[in-house]
Amino acid sequence: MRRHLLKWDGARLCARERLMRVRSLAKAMGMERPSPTRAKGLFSWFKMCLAAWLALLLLGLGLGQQLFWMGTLGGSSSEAWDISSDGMWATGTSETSDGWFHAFLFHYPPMPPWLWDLGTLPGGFWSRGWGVYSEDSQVVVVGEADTGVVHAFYWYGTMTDIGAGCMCFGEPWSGRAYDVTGLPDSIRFTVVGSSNHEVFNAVRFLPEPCLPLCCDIDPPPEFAYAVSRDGRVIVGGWPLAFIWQDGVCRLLGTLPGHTNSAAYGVSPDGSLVVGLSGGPDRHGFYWTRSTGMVELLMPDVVHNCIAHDASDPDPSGVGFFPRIVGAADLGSGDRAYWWRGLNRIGEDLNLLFADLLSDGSVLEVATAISADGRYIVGYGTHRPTEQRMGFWLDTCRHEKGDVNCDSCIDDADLLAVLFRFGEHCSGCPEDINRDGIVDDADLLIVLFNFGLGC
Ligand SMILES: [Ca+2]
Ligand SMILES: [Ca+2]
Ligand SMILES: [Ca+2]
Repeated sequence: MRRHLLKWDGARLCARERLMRVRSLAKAMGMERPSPTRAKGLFSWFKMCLAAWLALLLLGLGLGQQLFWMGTLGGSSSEAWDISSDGMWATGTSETSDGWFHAFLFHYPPMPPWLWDLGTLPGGFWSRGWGVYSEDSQVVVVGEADTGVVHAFYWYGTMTDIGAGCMCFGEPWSGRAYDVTGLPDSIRFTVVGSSNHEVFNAVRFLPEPCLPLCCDIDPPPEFAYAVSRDGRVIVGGWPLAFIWQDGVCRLLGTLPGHTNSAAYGVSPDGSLVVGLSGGPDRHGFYWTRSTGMVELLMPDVVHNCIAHDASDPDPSGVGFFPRIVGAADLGSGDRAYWWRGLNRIGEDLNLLFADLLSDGSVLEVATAISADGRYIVGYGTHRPTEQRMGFWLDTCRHEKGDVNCDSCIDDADLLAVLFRFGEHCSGCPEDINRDGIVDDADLLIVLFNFGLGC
């Protein structure tokens, strides 16, 4: 409420100040007591200013495309499952026009043909993309594909079969890759996933030789879902969540009263693990070495939720980081959620970004987040086509005055604009309307949106 009052007071103040400036300018030009013709001149001058201001505002809005529905490969659905650390690449799976499912690659800003079909392995009909990594404009995707049996693959310009992997005991029949770090020509190149032969084993496919993980645990965990940026931390689960670091395996346990768990994501720096703990209900958790497993909650505690991925902790020290993304089951269907700054109470992205969803579309599951916490991918219902569809979301509200890109417009943004007030700059974040100067137009944008997203 205080923020709303501030917003309105600020807007009123600025409108009045603006009017006074126009009046004092008119006075300086000798228009203090305008004759009818002069009055007409002043009026059109004011109209011109207003039009320019609106044009700049619209230009600012146009520059900030914040939610992008990815479309499909010709079929009726798509889902995005991973995003690169820099937030510019995503992968997932889409139905094709002939009814099969293919792995795709997506780049932001989108370029035709928006989704690239990564194809299949020789002799196969389908593929699924689960993990993506990029560095220096190079990009690699990993996933699973049909070859008669299921094999793990990596795509680096072409799709390469990396086989069925390896098992703690015996030879595997099939394999699936879920995450990747490093480029194929670097020593850091690491691909993790799962191998299967009657049972599943968590596995590191690459670097060679293939390594089944946590074979000293009985039963060994089944799936390795995520790997840290340096390749040294691998997490996964079922029947229990685990963290593997430099050859040492550790189980993370469950939340009280639960019987099983899985870790689906790890922050790129390897310090924050997130996932799902299940029993009579299912709840997302985060885990750090100092806190152990902590339950993630929602404003209404009766519902289930899940955590899929986490950003790096605290790049800016402002309290909104790290960010954990996932989904909550509200009884009426899934809704994409995030938890900010290790605040255990989640927030519905559909409410926070309601202005981007005016067509009735719903963000249902947030599956991955960039290292800096700014970009999110996932899937939901795209209302204009009534299709399940992958989305890419930029959570920075820059065009609404979010100078420091923490998705909340507050005093930090206001101060940033005030500190550079009057400065000419090109491309600086304080010049919100991008007209080359930090002035009252930028200040007004912050004040009009004060409190948004906080
Ligand atoms: Ca990843
Ligand atoms: Ca901000
Ligand atoms: Ca400006």
